[in-house]
Amino acid sequence: MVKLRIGHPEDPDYQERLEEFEARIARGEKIEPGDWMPAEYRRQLIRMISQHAHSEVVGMHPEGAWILRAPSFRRKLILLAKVQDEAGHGQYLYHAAETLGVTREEMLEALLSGRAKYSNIFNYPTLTWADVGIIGWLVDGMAIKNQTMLAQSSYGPYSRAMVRICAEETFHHKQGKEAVLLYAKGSRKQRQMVQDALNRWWWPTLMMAGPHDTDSPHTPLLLRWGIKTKTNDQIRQEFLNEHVPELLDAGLEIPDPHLRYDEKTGNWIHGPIPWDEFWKVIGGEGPMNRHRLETRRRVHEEGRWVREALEAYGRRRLAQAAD
Ligand code: FAQ
Repeated sequence: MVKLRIGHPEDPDYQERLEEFEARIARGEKIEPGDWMPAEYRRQLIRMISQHAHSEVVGMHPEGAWILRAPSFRRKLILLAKVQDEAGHGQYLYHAAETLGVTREEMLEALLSGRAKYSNIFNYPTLTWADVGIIGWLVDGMAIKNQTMLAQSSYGPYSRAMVRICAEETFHHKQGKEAVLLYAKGSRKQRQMVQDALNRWWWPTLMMAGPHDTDSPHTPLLLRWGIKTKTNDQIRQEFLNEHVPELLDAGLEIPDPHLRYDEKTGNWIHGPIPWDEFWKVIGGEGPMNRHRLETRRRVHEEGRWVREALEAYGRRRLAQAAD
């Protein structure tokens, strides 16, 4: 573990070091684990990266529920690979957070006790196979917009994890789009299924980008320190501008009566987002929050023997190496 160099506002050299730190960020340099950093920079990164890791891990559940029910062998293989990728993304992200001196056990305890947040989007049920397609196209579509921005993040380990994750998410996005377009051109029943899935996932997906900039307490500092390089509303706008025309071309109806195209700016403008629902869901009161946490606690217990076996194996290898 690299020794951390954390600055606090009461330190005598804090101001001087903060100026150097901010100048490095302004020059586009990456901050690496052993570099001096303000305590608040570290705290914000641990908050964001661990929430992100938890989202990847909890995010395996809604789609994982369809692995045994995939409509063909090809779809099953694709879905298995996707869900496995999400587990890998969780691993990269927990590792990135560990470089800031927080342990895996602390992060998992925060998730399993219900203290930690994870993305609102994974607290909704996947009722039909069409939901799996919509998650791939839209949820991964929003995730890619956000993560391409985070690949520019000032913190080296986070930004590098994002580069790799985005490459894999691009495949997730493509397979989701392919699955949705197939159903959108399919039988009346398939078209209804995919429209119903879009109706249920549309608003939660727009909420994924986070509250409007005017209601986002963390954005100003995250932008100042280059942790985020775009605001929540900018990411949401990029998502809309790419996906609205494609969904309409597919013959799908977007469940927003106020949605309109603004000729002047070239932007698609959405109607009011049901933010009450968002705050409820991220406060633990969404349709699937309890179920998701119960499942995570159960699988954590069921996996205990694997962790113990790995630890025992590691100890034996160390002992053998020391002989
Ligand atoms: N869900 O001041 P802001 C994926 C919270 S990965 C839950 O705007 P910030 C891959 C926020 O934490 C999806 N909570 O916060 C996949 C804060 O609460 P706190 C996850 C949310 O940090 C696909 C409060 O509201 N991606 O999908 C959400 O500036 C398919 C105030 O918010 C990431 O985590 C939300 N959507 O901006 C896997 C990316 N939004 O902490 C499987 C990394 C906000 O003070 C299948 N994170 N909150 O208690 C970020 O980019 C940012 O943290 C934002 C929020 C943009 C999520």
